[in-house]
Amino acid sequence: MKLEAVELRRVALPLVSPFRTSFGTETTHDCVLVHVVTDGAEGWAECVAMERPAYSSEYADGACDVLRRWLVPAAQALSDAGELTAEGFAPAVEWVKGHRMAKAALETALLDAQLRIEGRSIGERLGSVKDRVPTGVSVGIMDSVPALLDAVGAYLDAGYLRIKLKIEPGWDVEPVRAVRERFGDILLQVDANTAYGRGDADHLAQLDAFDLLLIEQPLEEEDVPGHALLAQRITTPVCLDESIVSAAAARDAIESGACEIVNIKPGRVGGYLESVRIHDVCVELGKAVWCGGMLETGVGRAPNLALAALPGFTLPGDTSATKRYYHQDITREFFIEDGHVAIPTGPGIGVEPDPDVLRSVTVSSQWLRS
Ligand code: NPG
Repeated sequence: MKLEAVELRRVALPLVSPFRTSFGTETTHDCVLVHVVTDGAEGWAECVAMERPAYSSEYADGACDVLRRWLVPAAQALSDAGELTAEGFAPAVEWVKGHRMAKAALETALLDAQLRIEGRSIGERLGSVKDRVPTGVSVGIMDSVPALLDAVGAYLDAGYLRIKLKIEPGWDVEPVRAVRERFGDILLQVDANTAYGRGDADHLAQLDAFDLLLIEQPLEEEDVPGHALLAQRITTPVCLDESIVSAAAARDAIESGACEIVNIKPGRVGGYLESVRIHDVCVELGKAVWCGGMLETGVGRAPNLALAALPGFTLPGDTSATKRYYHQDITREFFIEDGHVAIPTGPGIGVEPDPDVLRSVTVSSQWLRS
């Protein structure tokens, strides 16, 4: 594959409703799309780095900078040497510390182009074994418990099979109790996005009464040992998100007793190829995985759905239908039917941005040409 040009396109899509977490409130989804042009096909990917470095240390302007300075030139050098493949990209940029979201985006765009040239879908490449995946939905922090109950009720009516509640100190035991009491025996889990400290173990143990599937990332990203200590104090299974940045990190966390379950987000771990390696580690160690989400447009959601169709993904993911996020997405719509979303089957990631919609949500575009 020869690389001819790379476009970094900033887009902003209004969300159907504000999404509040312990790290802030999103009303629009701002992200960077990476668009590669090769001699055989074009490829697209979404970089999940947010405007502000509040979920992780990466942020959109930083991702664009590292792409421009180091990652795109590295792909260009592989291309000039006649050695550009999606698989060869990560080893060529291993020397770049961190920046996994930026790396994931360029690798995925290259993979999309490469698979389109081969006429294969990303599901086929990654090892998907299903044509649809059971889906959950993530419900943000609300102003009141009645508002939360209305939101959860509407998602259950829409067919979502699992509810995830965002929690933070001051919004945890009572909302969880209210949802459990109102909706009975639903699949229910919580996500703290690092909002608690080691001293909160007794408080978090109150959630044990509600038979949750899991509690996701209660403590700081770096505090894997703290999660191992917490896991001994609560019966709700601990799931890690932010802390799991690689297959090696997943193995270490599981072997140290820090988690029972892993949330895999391809952007957070450097791409889909590393995501498959994390999946494989978890299957080997007998731990369940599920696919997280970061409010992605269809460009990011399509490959997430394909990943969620691997055999080890035994829990419903944050792989909701388009309507949960956007009135108008930049790709074709994804629907929930019977609690499931179909995985795309066309070549590459299986979707393309609609040029008119894309234009209408574009904030800026920069072309990097060889
Ligand atoms: O359905 O895409 C989705 C959103 C799921 O809650 C969700 N994502 O911490 O997992 C998270 C959270 C998130 C959203 C993280 C946006 C970072 C950015």
